[in-house]
Parts: sequence; C-alpha cells; structure tokens
Amino acid sequence: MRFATIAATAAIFAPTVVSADGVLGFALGTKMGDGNCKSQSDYEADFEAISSHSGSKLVRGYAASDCDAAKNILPAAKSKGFQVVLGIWPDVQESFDADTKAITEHAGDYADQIYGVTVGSETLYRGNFTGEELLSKIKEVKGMLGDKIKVGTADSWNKWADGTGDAVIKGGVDMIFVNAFGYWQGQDINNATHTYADDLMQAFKHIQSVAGNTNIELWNGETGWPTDGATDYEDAKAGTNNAKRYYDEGVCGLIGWGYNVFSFEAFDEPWKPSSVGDNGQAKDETKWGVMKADRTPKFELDCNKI
Ligand SMILES: *[C@@H]1O[C@H](CO)[C@@H](O)[C@H](O)[C@H]1NC(C)=O
Ligand SMILES: CC(=O)N[C@H]1CO[C@H](CO)[C@@H](O)[C@@H]1O
Repeated sequence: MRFATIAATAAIFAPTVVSADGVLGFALGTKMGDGNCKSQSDYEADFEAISSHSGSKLVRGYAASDCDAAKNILPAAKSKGFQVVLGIWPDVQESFDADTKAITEHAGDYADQIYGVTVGSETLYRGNFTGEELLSKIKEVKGMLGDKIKVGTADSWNKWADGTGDAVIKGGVDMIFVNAFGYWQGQDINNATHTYADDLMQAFKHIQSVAGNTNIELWNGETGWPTDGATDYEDAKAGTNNAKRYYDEGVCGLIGWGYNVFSFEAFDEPWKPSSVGDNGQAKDETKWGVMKADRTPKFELDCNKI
C-alpha cells in the first residue's frame, strides 16, 4: 500500500529524491499524562520507549524553559544517546527570555545532545509575526548561540508556500521545519497522504527557489493523525486504524523517499485542555500520540518493519 501510494505521487517527489532514507524524529511534550512536569528519569523512560519501538533517537520540543525542559532533557539525552531540537517560544518577551536563558545555561555542557534550536512554532500561521519580525528573533538567537548550533523555525506549509516566510528563507536561517497535516486539511484518509505530500512539496519547492544556492536543511516539522476517541475534522476521521495507515504511508513513505520527518507526537497528552479549532468546534489534542501516555505503542512504529 505504501509503495503504491508513493508511486502515484512520484511525479511530485521526483525533483529532490535522494537515495538514502530520511531521518525520523518525534515531537515530545514536557509533561507526564497526569500533567506533572517530566523529570530526567521520565525523559529517559520516554527515550527508551521511542528508540526501542521506532529506532529513532531524535526528539523536538517547543519551549526550553517550560517545566525546566532543557535542564531535565539534556542529561537524559546524554545517558540514552539521543539528540534534541530545543524550542524557543518567541511570541512574548517573557518566554523568549526564559527559553534563551535555559538554552544558553545548558548548551555548553551538552553540545553533542543539541541537534538544533527552533525559534517559534507557527508564529506566521497565527499572524503573530511577519517574516521580518520572525527573522529578527532568529538573528537575535543566532547571535547568542554562535555558529555551532543550527537555528531554525517551524511553520505551517502554506505560510512557506505563499511567501509569508520569504524574509526568513533569505535571511540566513539554518533549518526550516514545514508542518503539514492531511488531517487538518479535512481530508478523507484515502487522500490524506496525497494532500500531505503535495502540501509539503509546494512549501519545499518555494523555499528552494527563494533560497537559491543557500543550503537550508529542510524538515517536515510536524505531521500525524489522532487516534480512537479524538474528534473528526471535516472528512478526516480520527481513529487508530487511520492513524496507523497515515503513519505507514505518510510518515514512513516520506522517510523512505529521503525526507526528514517529525511525527506529531510521541505520546498522548491526556492533561491537555480542549481548545477551539479553525472550524470553531472543540478540538481534542490529547490523543495524537503514536504511543499511549503509558508508553505502549498503538501500532508498529519502526518504518523498516512496515
Ligand atoms: C486530494 O488531494 C489533492 C492534493 O491535495 C487535492 O488536489 C484533491 O482535491 C484531493 N481530492 C479530494 C477528493 O479532496
Ligand atoms: C509580536 C506579537 O504580535 N506578539 C504577540 C503574540 O501573541 C501573544 C499572545 O499569544 C501576544 O501577547 C504578543 O503580543
């Protein structure tokens, strides 16, 4: 199934296909299922589950000071051989300052564990920053961290494809994370991987044409599908069977074609309050984990076994 789907979209992929597999990582929260902050040993148990079930040794976070994330996750990463993308939440000055402080405080001791740093998650999509404003935050962080740590940002595919992020692309960013979800496009599962791949390629193509010869590392920063008990979104039906299919065809499909993908997300987050989605309906964000909060997988996570 995976290969049939990919073959059908081969024309989209063709321009940038590389032979080696891409890298798989997982988005990881800072809280346990009960809402308490994770300790170093909690992260160690997270890492054991992620690597034993998927083979991945890479995670990304969103706000390095939240629940003392940088302080607790970096020693855990060192003991389990993981790397971490640390996040800075730049939307408000207070979190920007706290997150940059958390990173600069711990980066020196754990340089090998830091894969890179993202400044902002979907700030362009939320309309919180213009491209220029986001670029100035990124530059500020690059100034603090020096040349050794890769700095980037994550945003929705359409904000890259439509030019909103052009200033960032031209401004000397090291990594760009493109978020794309067949689910949030309201797609039936039968067309969801097609939409996901198509959206991602539109963003990558635009970024590459604006960047010219500049070498920006590209990632799918988030994708996933909610499992049994979550809410539907238009034609996108939540459910574990659909989530498994999306993981097999979408996540592992893209990895097989040489793209780097962060699966959203490693574990369910039952503590999360429900919020209101783009369609004005309640949106449940507690059941997006590929594993339950108790760290048992919901389906096969090793792309080599799918
Ligand atoms: C399937 O996905 C493609 C790519 O996003 C889109 O152009 C097409 O309209 C979708 N088909 C349906 C039936 O929604
Ligand atoms: C620059 C900017 O517009 N910042 C705003 C981003 O959003 C937060 C609320 O989430 C505002 O408080 C900031 O002022």
